[in-house]
Amino acid sequence: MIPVGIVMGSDSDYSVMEDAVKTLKQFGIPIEVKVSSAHRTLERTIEWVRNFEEQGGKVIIAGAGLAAHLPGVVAGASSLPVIGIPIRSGALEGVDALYAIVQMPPGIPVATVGINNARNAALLAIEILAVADESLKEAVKVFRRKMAADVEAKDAALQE
Ligand code: RP5
Repeated sequence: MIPVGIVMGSDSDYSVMEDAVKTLKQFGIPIEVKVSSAHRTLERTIEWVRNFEEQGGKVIIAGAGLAAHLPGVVAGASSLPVIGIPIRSGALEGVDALYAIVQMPPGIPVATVGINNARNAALLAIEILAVADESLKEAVKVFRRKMAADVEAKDAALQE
């Protein structure tokens, strides 16, 4: 069983989505990565989502730019938690994608992170999995402690 699926609307999104791939790998979480569009390959996208859920997948991260309908389509096609990443591109630089992803109709939520913030999407997916996984919860706590220690070390360096 692969717990986290990462889907993006185009291979041009990969340079941003790579942060999610790297973060999940850093925590040792198996992932399935897919390029599939809500517009160009709608039926293929829905088929992949349903198959991923049937195989026991737990969380899906979906990234798209422009009229970013992919996270919403993924959320509509499954009952898994979906995390949406607006990708910065085009004349509106990701604000269009942000609005498209965050403004889901009542009943079909998508947890939306900031524009291009694939790292936070991965961390949120990890925290969702950690609810039922004590060792992963501990790994998140270690990660947080290291982040805090880094801030303190930088502050200490400024005081010198
Ligand atoms: C969206 O259109 C994709 O998610 C991508 O961000 C954007 C542009 O796609 P390409 O024309 O680069 O394939 O559907």
